Amino acid sequence: MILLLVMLTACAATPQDLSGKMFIFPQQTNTARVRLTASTQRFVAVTVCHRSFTDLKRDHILFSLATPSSANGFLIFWFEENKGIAPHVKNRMTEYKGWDYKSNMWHSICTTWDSESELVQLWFDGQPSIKKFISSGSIISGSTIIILGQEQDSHGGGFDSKQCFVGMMSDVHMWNHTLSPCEIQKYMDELNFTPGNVLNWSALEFQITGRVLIEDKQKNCD
Ligand SMILES: *[C@@H]1O[C@H](CO)[C@@H](O)[C@H](O)[C@H]1NC(C)=O
Ligand SMILES: *[C@@H]1O[C@H](CO)[C@@H](O)[C@H](O)[C@H]1NC(C)=O
Ligand SMILES: [Ca+2]
Repeated sequence: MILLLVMLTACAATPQDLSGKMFIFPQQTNTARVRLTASTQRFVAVTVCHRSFTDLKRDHILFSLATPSSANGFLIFWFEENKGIAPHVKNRMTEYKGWDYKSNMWHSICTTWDSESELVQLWFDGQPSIKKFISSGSIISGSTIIILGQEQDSHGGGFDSKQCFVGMMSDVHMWNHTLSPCEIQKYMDELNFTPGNVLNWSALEFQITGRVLIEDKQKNCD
């Protein structure tokens, strides 16, 4: 039954509304992943937001976008040693250290970047970081491959099970502009916000490879 569901999902080419749902990555592999289809391949600026729930105590990937020229085209990575979230843009990176990324609860992370100022900023559970310079140069362009669950060391491949994501992910959105702090706050608080115009969780085109499942997000009973 579950296998059938996975197969049906894997074949679906039309966008699906994943509101109230989550992807489950239930085991450490170097194969299980979700490939997301973006509505555009040219980014003057980027905002990516997602929620994750894990008990990993090691480095892991949160969001991996590769182009032919940059495996780390736009990448969000967790470094366990420094409790650091590291945005990468066009193979350059910066690290924000010391976040309280507790196990077994949802965390909301948004990252913004624009090619004009070359500044990145991230929000972690509602709290903004400082803005930092990444020497990223020009816009992100070229054939884009976006993957959840695995980190791309090459365009669409080069996965390492020691960097894979194990846990749940939900509410993945991407925009080709930077969101205002108010819009980000609305996302963080799970209020009404304008969905991503590049990746829209309410109309997501994706393809599952390996053991990744879709289930309703647990809600607290009140
Ligand atoms: C953002 O993407 C949309 C289509 O998805 C496009 O119409 C718009 O021009 C893009 N904006 C920028 C700033 O690239
Ligand atoms: C996101 O998807 C929902 C559901 O299909 C749709 O109503 C909404 O207009 C979409 N938003 C954007 C920005 O594409
Ligand atoms: Ca890697």
